[in-house]
Amino acid sequence: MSFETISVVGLGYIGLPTAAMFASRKKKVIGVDVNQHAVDTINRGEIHIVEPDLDMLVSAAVQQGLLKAVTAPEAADAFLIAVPTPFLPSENAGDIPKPDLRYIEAASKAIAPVLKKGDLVILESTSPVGATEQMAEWLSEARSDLTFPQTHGESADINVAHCPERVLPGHVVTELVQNDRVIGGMSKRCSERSVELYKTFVMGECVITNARTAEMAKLTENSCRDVQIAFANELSMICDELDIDVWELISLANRHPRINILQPGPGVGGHCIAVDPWFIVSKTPELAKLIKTARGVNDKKPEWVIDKVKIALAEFLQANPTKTAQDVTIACYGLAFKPDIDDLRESPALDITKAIADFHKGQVLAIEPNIDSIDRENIKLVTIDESLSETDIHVLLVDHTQFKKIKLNDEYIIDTKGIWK
Ligand code: SAJ
Repeated sequence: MSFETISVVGLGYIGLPTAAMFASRKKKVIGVDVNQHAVDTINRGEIHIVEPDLDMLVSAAVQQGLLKAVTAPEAADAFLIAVPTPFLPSENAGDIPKPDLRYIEAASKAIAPVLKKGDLVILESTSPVGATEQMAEWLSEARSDLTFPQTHGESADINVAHCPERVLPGHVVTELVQNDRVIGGMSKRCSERSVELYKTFVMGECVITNARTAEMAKLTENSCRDVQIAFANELSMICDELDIDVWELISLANRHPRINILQPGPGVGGHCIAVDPWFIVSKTPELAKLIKTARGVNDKKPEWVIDKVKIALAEFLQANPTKTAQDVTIACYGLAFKPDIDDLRESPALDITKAIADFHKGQVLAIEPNIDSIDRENIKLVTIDESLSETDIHVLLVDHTQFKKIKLNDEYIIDTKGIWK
């Protein structure tokens, strides 16, 4: 049976581009989201998130009547679940964060009443191992009149698979089409039907495995990057202690044909790399020692940067004995969680800037070319030129393209990205 109507549950950074992509291939798409504002915005042909080229896709899809957004699920031939999977706040300091599957549970219970024999349900959200089986269980509990792959395998009424999203924010529209896709069906038929669905727009290879391996593959990709960034961040602190330029060191080491060290920074931000490794650690805490340690190294890096700013401030005051801390202006360059985007969520740069504004008695400036305002009274958003004329201590936190052209002769510089050497 082919897929005429496709429902995407969760219209965020992954769900909305995916919905728009199916619509661009002339499929009828029903997007579901609990956020009324998102639903209204999409139905006007506009978008509520920032992602290059997505506005054109959504506008065309809505105008052609191929994409509509609703708050309650309607019948469809395939359901893709792309809801957040955050972790639960730790009760005690040092506890391993546990995944929070409440959004997947809510989405499963919401679509269950409209499921019909022959439907395909795909979990796209990054999930701990076992989440797809758990989702199938929630669906089966809600619909005892239908059969599911955990009990009926190839002959189940409903097919279920995990096909993790792997696109890079800022490049979602291209990567959705071009990246290879890992397809983890709960049975062979579940996988084959998922491949058929994704081939509507995916030009990359759709590689079949089982649901648990697909879940672990996604977690492994992001944990691998986290461990590699932790290595670079640890090197940056060791080199600082030993008076070695870490950027030069890494570029020298990377000349070895089998070495490719990533870049240090102020810490790891975003909603994926700083979260997903915990899904492995919480399942196998005794075994995932390296992954846990890497998380610790990356999470501590912002504190190290804040200490560097405190040391620079003390040195500045010692060199300028007529001044007090109130007379000193500190500028933080970049607030986003990575270069050339406007996304401030889970951003170490923003956390560091706020922490500096909280301890420092003088002026704190922020330069973030990708936003128009900041809702903090003790942080003043300024342009690069304004900052250059007023600042005593410069703190580079994000390597936005605009900052690479800045030439500083000042003495007090903390450059966490190595672009002002
Ligand atoms: N970062 C460094 N040094 C580096 C590279 C990155 O400090 O050398 C920092 C960035 O500044 C940022 C954080 O790491 O704070 C994460 O940025 P990122 O560009 O590595 O990744 P994300 O979070 O934007 O997207 C990742 C991608 N995963 C991988 O590259 C393995 C993407 O493909 C996933 O789809 C996405 O997570 C996701 O949704 O899981």
